[in-house]
Amino acid sequence: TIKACLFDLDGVIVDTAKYHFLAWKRLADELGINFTEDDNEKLKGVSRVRSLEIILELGGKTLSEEDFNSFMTKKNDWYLEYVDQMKEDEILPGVLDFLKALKAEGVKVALGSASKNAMRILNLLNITDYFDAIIDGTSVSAAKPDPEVFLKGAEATGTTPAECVVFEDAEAGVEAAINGGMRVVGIGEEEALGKANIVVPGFANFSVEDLKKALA
Ligand code: G16
Ligand code: MG
Repeated sequence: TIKACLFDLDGVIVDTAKYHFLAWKRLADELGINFTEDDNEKLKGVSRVRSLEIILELGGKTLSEEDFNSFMTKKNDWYLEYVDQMKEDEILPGVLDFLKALKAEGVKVALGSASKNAMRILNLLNITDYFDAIIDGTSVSAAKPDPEVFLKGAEATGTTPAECVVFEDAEAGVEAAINGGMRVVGIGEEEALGKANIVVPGFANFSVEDLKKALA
């Protein structure tokens, strides 16, 4: 049985990855580090601190703690400039219907995101009320692939890991779900998310009925 669905945010509910990329790219340019969309794949699902560390590793650079923090703030300010222009129409296709169907069936819904901006984004998209629990970058200490974010989601929805299904677009997130003893639906391409129980391109042609059949 499925008693709770735990959703990643970036890349599952909304495509904020493109805004993260634009902001990191701008920062990398300022640091004189070459940063491509391919490199950006390594940042998906990863914390803000770890993201900047990865970019510095790419460029073979180091920063003082003070500069590191001010560059992170800068990136986030730029990111929020993009994000604050988002509207409900940026919710990825099929997501809203999927959330509504879960509500109708009494399945609990939780967010499991690494982002510290998750609440702001849910509010901008007007979907905060769909969530019975919100676990984000402000409430976890261990990053994906550690299962903490999803285990807290199970706890907050009064369910066990075996009763939960996680929806993830990042390899680290799929691993986090597996490490937590949960079933997981990969959102994206099979080759990167092969460890998931099933992989679908998105929610556009995927219903709650399809989910039940696929996991039965
Ligand atoms: C997201 C993104 C990551 C981002 C992280 C932290 O996680 O996938 O690329 O670095 O959040 O975000 P912020 O800088 O907003 O705190 P998720 O778990 O929602 O995919
Ligand atoms: Mg994601």
